[in-house]
Amino acid sequence: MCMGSNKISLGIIGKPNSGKSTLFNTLLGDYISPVGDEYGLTKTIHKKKFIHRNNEFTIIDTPGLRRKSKVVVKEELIRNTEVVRLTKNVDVIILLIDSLENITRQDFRLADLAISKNKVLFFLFNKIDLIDDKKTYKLNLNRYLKNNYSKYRLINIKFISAKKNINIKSVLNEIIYKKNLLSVEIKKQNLKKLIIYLNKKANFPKLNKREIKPKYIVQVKNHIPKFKIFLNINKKPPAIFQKYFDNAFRNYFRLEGIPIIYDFKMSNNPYVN
Ligand SMILES: Nc1nc2c(ncn2[C@@H]2O[C@H](COP(=O)(O)OP(=O)(O)OP(=O)(O)O)[C@@H](O)[C@H]2O)c(=O)[nH]1
Ligand SMILES: [Mg+2]
Repeated sequence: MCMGSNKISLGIIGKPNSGKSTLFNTLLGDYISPVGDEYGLTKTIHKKKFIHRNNEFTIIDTPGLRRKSKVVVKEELIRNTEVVRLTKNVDVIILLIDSLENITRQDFRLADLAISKNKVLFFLFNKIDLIDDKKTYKLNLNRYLKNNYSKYRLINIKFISAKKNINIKSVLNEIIYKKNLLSVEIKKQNLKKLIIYLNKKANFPKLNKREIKPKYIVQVKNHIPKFKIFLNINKKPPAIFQKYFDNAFRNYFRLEGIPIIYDFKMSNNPYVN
């Protein structure tokens, strides 16, 4: 994998008061974006660069996002639209969540947005310094997300304190790792091995009483990992198969917390095209 100097753009989003501007300032080691208890303090997008381990990060602090029904002034709606637009143009999205608050539907909505745009997504639980029993808190939260969020395998979960500078370096290192993982190239022979392994294991979801089976996989050149999967059926596979395949694929190649695009092809002949 190519290390060297790497460019990573990083957007910090989340509800008001979760600590986005604090994190932004901590990463920069400078007080640039005003911080405070006032709800909805940040009103403009702040963008700055810094270097960490030879990687050039561009970080973006954004105004807090609330549910639409809670927004009363037009300016806030315009700001929300700007934030949503901005999320399209970054590599990595940090969804910042206040550890003292419950994770909300709004948080999941923002996460879904990032995932739909194929971003590397981090759920960062901030203000961990205010939690007494950190170990139990982390365990419970991981378990909660695993059981309640269907896209659990696509996200990265970390616990930090932006204010007290806890776990920030480890998050940056993890971000670098996941960004590099986007350019993973899987050898043809390993894709073949996966097919053999999966076909032995069997127990695939069925379509019209027939097991749907992958016959051949090829990686497609792309900025994020993308694969064409040839199947033994002539229809688009049902969602349950796609989910099953995704799980198997991620397990086999240890690809968690990054987007992967699967292009399911219906063909009886794996060597077509
Ligand atoms: N204890 C603790 N307080 C924090 C931490 N991070 C931020 N805060 C506090 O939380 C409050 C809100 O922080 P901000 O950084 O302004 O939050 P924000 O997400 O930028 O808020 P908006 O700009 O309104 O969306 C401030 O009082 C911060 O000092 C943390 O890690 N621990
Ligand atoms: Mg702010």
